[in-house]
Amino acid sequence: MEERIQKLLCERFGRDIDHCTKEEIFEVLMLITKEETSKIQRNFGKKKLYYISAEFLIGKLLSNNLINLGLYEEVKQALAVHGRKLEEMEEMEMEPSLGNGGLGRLAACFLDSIATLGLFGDGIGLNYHFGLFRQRFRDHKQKEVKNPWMRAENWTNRTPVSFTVPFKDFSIQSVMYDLDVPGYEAGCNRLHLFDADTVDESIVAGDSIDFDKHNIQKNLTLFLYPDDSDDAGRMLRIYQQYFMVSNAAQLILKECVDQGYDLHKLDEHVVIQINDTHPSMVIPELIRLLTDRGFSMDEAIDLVSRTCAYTNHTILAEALETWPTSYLEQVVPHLMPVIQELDRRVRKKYTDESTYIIDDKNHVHMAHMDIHYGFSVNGVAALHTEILKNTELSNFYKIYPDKFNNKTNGITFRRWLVSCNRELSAYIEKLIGDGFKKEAKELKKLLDFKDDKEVLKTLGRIKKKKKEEFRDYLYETQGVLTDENSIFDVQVKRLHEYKRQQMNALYAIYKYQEIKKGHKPKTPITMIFGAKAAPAYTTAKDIIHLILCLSQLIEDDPEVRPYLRVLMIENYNVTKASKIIPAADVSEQISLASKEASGTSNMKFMLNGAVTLGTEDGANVEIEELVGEDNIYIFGKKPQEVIDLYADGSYSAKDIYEKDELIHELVDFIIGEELTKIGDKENLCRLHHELVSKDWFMTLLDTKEYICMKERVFQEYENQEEWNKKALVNIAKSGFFSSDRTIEQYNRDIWHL
Ligand code: BZD
Repeated sequence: MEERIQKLLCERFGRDIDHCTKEEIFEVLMLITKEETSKIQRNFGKKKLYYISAEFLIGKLLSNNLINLGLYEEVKQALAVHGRKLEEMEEMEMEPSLGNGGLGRLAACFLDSIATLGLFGDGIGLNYHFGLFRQRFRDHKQKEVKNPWMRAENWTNRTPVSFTVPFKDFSIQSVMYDLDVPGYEAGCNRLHLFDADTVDESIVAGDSIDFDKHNIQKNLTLFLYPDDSDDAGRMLRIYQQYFMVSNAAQLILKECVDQGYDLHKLDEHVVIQINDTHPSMVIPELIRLLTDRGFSMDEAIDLVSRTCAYTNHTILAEALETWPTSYLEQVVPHLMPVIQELDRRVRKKYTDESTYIIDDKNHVHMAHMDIHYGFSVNGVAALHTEILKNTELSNFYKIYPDKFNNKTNGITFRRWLVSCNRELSAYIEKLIGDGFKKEAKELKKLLDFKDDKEVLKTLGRIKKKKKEEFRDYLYETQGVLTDENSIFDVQVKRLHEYKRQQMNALYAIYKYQEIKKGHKPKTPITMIFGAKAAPAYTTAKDIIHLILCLSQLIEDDPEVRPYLRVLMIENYNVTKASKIIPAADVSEQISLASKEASGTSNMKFMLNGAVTLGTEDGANVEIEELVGEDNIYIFGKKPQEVIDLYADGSYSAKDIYEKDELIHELVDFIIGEELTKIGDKENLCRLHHELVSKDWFMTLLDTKEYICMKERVFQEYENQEEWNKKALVNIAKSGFFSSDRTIEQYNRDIWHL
């Protein structure tokens, strides 16, 4: 390996390893990894899965690919001979942030598991030139900066595959870029990312994320989900979605024809998983292409319906996509006759208007199309699927009870343990062998060590080491020095009111005031946040402002700072997740019950030995069932109670604010002198007003219970042996959340590969 690295470095840069930069060494390692991947046996079968998703939040790939190829140690040693560190080369990689959050990261974990399990399945998405914006903090506010990730040499390979994608006023010629996806010690699939040569990065001014949204040829794949707060943004989103699915449909048919398959038996050779509604237009597009090839409408619809399966990731009504027919007419008029035909058939068969595809306001409901014309509908956690069946999609469940099924999310342990926490992974291996990397349930064997004091102590030591590493990382990247001896209480995820970062901020205010009163915690607490807010989401940005102001207030207060810190990780992304999650003691999963479909960071924290403080929501419910109530802290109103509150409209934030002294005081602190002196009065007042007058996601409902439970968590942390035992039980029971298990279930129940 050493020789090979040297040879390539000399060929490309004319220098040996001792004289090359980290960037150069990284590039060569990437090229070697790509070459090795290309040699692996590709997965194959007579039926193929196409996982279509607008997002694949793959994150950095070097370390993971090396691990999956079994080359990590070899490369590490080869570099070490020259005193170079593989970790430092990894830092040189640009993160492809081709997703927003959980949905995109799930797709990436799934690709890893599909390849590992030897299943024949590729991902299809878009080759965004700029990933999700890079977040900067200025004046205690979020600023968005464009996020380029492609270098001349990157993980993708340009292929000769190209299709013509027709729009109303013009056509665009696509280019397919491929990324190899090596499984862990086995198999290899591909991720196909479509792009167009007409796309022009120079139309983006400087560092900003602004660009001319009307010039589709130039901007089509420039950005991941451009701001859709205006009509031009929404229109561009339709262009992107159609570009993605038209390419997908053409590729699928081409591959079938190339294999010599009979398209009349499409469903025997192809299964399409539609990841949320963003790829839903693949249904009418495939029907259109088949009828163009002479298939009758009846047969085309029947075939496509037996080929497509849909995953729902949300019950937030505002997140369920609908497109005005007028928009679709402007972008893809040739799809409208098909969509209208699909709607006509629904109307002929069913009387329940709530299930129509085109509603009386002429909006096309993408999910409705998926449910009527797909053969499977799945939620992403047990609770979520039950809520879909009984509440959000109950009218569909009445019609198609057999289509509904649950697939509780999972995460790939190769990235979220083996790669991000090598120390813990190695220690587990020492205790129970390395079978857990492929058979995650083997982690259960750790329970044998539940009462082994030495093991518990070692777990504590590993956690401390990860905290030190995080301390160094945060110092280097953000200039903030954390205390590794404090409790790391962590909430990292997209900023959204339903996830209730604002409730966590109210706890910070509570604790600040307690310390001011002289009630100091035994062990100092570091509250760590990481979150990006959608650029047009005002309340979310105001919450970030509040957190950053609180952070500043405490940093400047010598009385409080030794006991409490509030820190916000700038530009939280996959790379930063892999640094903070192994270092966390407490995993904050405090969404309003019934609103978080599943959550996946909850699983990552658990796997790394953090204890969950959470509501009865999403996959938290399943975590609780697994670890038992002694090893998790659950608080707050239950999902059904929340659903009832929405139904009868009886929740009033104002009532709570007016009647409860403590809450009144905490909420008013937001507009008090201390904070308005630091921050922007307009933003803080707007947030205060939002909280007391609307509070759509019921922050104040659970605030008191949350504070009480969090106090208990910090108290119980003091007994380190008991705490480490909780950590051990969490790790031991986390096997269920391996995405290998999830994918096995998708395959068993839906794909039948
Ligand atoms: O999907 C998330 C849910 O909120 C989580 O509960 C769940 O665990 C994951 C994976 O199933 N949903 C998203 O991440 N959604 C988006 O990112 C998104 C993006 C674009 C448009 C709408 C939603």
